[in-house]
Amino acid sequence: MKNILISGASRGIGEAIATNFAGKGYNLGLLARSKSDLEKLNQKLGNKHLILVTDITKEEEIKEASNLFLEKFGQIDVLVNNAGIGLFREVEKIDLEEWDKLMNVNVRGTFLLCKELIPQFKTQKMGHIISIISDVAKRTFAQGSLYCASKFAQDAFLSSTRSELRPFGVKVSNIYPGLTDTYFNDATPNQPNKAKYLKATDIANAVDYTLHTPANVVVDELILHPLFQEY
Ligand code: NJP
Repeated sequence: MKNILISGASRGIGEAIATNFAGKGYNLGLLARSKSDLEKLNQKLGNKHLILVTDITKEEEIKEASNLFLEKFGQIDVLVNNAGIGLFREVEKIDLEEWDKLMNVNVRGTFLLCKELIPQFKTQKMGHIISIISDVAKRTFAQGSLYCASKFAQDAFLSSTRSELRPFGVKVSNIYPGLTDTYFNDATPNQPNKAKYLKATDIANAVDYTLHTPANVVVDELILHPLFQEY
């Protein structure tokens, strides 16, 4: 398991996952829209990795990123579906454009990345898809209708995918974090009121654990919460 593509690698949880895996000598494809953030991260990680400036809602950009990754590394061992956005508002205050944009990133983007790379995983008869979903794929709350709907859909899509890929020896693991201190939903990290949130590194450690189980073991689902947060 050497070659890992991480979506949403430019900051937050994706950056922490990339930093953790870079420290272990893996080859990384760092995928996000912000070229400057990806370049900054790559520099921090020793300029050894492949920057993939990609909007995951755009099929042609995903195809190009996938081709660049496979040309450089020869095969894909791990896909980390991490890119995602949030919006929390009463139903009647959500614009159609906002609905489409969020669904396109959280659901269609995950679908497009999987659709592009699954044939490769099936041919190799090995690999691992690890996705950062959300604990709200399993519960709902007021003003969370759009975000929860997207995470329920992403979860259902990936769980069905797990059943399709199991016979090919390809693992599919879904990780469900609770409140995590990142840039999510335009937040500023490291504020005193978020001191008890999960850290991005907590999720990176969970991804690391998930990847390093023995060959005969798959982590289907892993839920993480900060101790103070009710499920
Ligand atoms: O958020 P943030 P997190 N195409 O904003 C990228 C879930 N989660 O790390 O494109 C490609 O710091 C964006 O890069 P850029 C959450 O739903 C979080 O917290 O350059 N990439 C950036 O790298 C999400 O699935 C919490 O703007 C796109 C990254 O996504 C995952 O955790 C709780 C993109 C977002 O970094 C990581 O979020 C929970 C696009 N179209 C679940 N749009 C939490 N933080 O509390 C965005 O339950 N990105």
